[in-house]
Amino acid sequence: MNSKQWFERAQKVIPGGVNSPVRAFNGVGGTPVYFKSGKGATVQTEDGTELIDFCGSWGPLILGHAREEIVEVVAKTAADGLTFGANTAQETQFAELLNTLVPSIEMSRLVSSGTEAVMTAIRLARGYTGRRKILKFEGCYHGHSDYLLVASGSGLLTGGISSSAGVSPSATEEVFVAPYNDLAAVQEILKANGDEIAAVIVEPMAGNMGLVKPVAGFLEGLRAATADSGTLLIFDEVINGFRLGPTTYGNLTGITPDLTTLGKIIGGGMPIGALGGSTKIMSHLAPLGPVYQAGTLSGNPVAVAAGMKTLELLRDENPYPKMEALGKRLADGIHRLATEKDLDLHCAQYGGMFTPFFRTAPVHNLDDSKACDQKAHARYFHHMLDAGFYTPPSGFEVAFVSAAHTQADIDGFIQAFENL
Ligand code: KE4
Repeated sequence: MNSKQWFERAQKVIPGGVNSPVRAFNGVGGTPVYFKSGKGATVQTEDGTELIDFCGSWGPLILGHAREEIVEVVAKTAADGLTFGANTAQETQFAELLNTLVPSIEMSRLVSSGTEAVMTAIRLARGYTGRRKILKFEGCYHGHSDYLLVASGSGLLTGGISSSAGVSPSATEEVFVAPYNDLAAVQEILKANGDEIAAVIVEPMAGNMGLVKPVAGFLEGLRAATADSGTLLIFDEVINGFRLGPTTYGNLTGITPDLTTLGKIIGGGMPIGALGGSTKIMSHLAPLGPVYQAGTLSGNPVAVAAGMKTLELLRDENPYPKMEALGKRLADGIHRLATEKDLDLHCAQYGGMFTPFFRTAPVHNLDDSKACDQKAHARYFHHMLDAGFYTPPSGFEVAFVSAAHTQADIDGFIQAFENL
């Protein structure tokens, strides 16, 4: 059977035929590609084709598909038991490694997804501060907890409105939504409501409206404004964590959040999430403190083993300069072609993260990203797919150059792009 046949069959037994909506290709049209296997930067599909993968399972696969050392440690750990629901030595060693690699983390709690990590961090912030309200940014995605499925409401100082059916208005009314990179809006909201706001949550380097970088002073301003109002600052680093260095983006910039949420890379491809912060705050979590949180597979030995090995390889091999160089080569190649062919596009890039935006003007927030030509992005996606390159099937996602990609992969990408 091929992808088309599998998708027809899947739609009979799985809503939309997918286990996560973005995989349905609604952002780019066409039939989702069914992956069969992967190795390094390459995947094989159910259509008998081979693709160079720049999506990397939305972030976890910074070391590429089926990295030998990770597969080996997963197999070995699984052979000794898949899960215990009890303490293990390895989960303590993993928490100690996180402390070493991320100085702002004195204590961490493992969960099984980024959504769980963020949901817990928000509940912890509310429990620690005794406040209810939250501030998030348009275009930042923090998983599918009810109160984070929120779009901006009628005005800056009104609560958000739900962006999903089934979410009670009471959950989103307590959430303010500001434009990303708009520090003045944050200061205005905090000035009017600061003593009611438990936390401001932000993707420090946004990846869910395409790659959108923080403008100079934005993150520093968030840190100062939240400190003044006694509001906790949460850096959601589910994408950023260990993506740009063997640590968090917050640590790289020297801006210290009160809580950090992690996922994706720290599990090496296995289901995981984590939140971390000072002992003072984290000790409010059960069983020590009054903020409840729990999980059957939290700290799962197989996920911990895969994550531990991934972080050790990243620390020891330090592939970041290579990923930055290849990312820059790719973006420079796109910009050269855009100039030569007078194309209305630019490529946002930072480290191994990149997004071609189909407009020349810079993209600083969700409105800018929405103003890009999504039809052109869909054409780009399918053109590159036909040429053997898999990128995220949405203009509002970020693509990744992994440690497994080579210069030849990048040059092939540019060559294919040339015929767009
Ligand atoms: P998960 O629950 O999907 O593990 O993590 C939620 C999450 C939290 N925070 C950030 C910054 C995230 O990007 C995510 C999830 N990312 C999306 C894609 N950008 C996952 C892909 C999907 O939803 O299928």
